[in-house]
Amino acid sequence: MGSDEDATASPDPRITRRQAIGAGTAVGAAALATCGLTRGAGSPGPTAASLGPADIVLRPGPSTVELGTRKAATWTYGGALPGREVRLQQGKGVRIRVDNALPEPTSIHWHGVRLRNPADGVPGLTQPEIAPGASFMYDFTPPDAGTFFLHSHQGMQFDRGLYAPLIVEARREELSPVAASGVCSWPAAPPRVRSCSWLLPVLAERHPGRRWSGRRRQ
Ligand SMILES: [Cu+2]
Repeated sequence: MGSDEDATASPDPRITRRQAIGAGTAVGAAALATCGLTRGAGSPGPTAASLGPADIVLRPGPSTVELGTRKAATWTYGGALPGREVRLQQGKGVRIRVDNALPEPTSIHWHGVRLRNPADGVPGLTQPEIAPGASFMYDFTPPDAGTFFLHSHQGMQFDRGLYAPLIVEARREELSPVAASGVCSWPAAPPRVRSCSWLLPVLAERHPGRRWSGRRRQ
């Protein structure tokens, strides 16, 4: 910075709270600009083609929806209100591309999902806003199974209809002691469980290459 002021000096008491907030905002804006999270006019951002393949594509854009006997012009994901559910797999990475067909910038927040910060969907803080006609790739791995939802994180877009269910399906865990032996016994079962024949169809479906037989618990 080239300043010869003592950086450890206490703040000037003549600086008002308003000035301090203004200075902080300016520093924050400068930091965001440095990080590339703001865009100047004339640079709309990446296109769908430049972002590579995606597992899921969401297209926020103008739509007409039926509300009982009335039709309303609003904004949706892919024409549905709420948007079609998005299903992810617990622990499996996913690439979700957003192609913005709205007349204004947008972004998507994955409500309740623990994920890496650059995918959190807060424009100007964790990512640049997605300009009209531009695209953005969200790339994350959901660590928890459950029922969540996704929504726009920009202005009143959520209220117009830009939201959709988000299901993270539970990881299918190996039934290791059972699968290894090819014999259905269930070491952790309570004593009153004498037979595990109920499990055979499940095992046959998950491990179709193996033969399964039931065995009474000793
Ligand atoms: Cu939210």
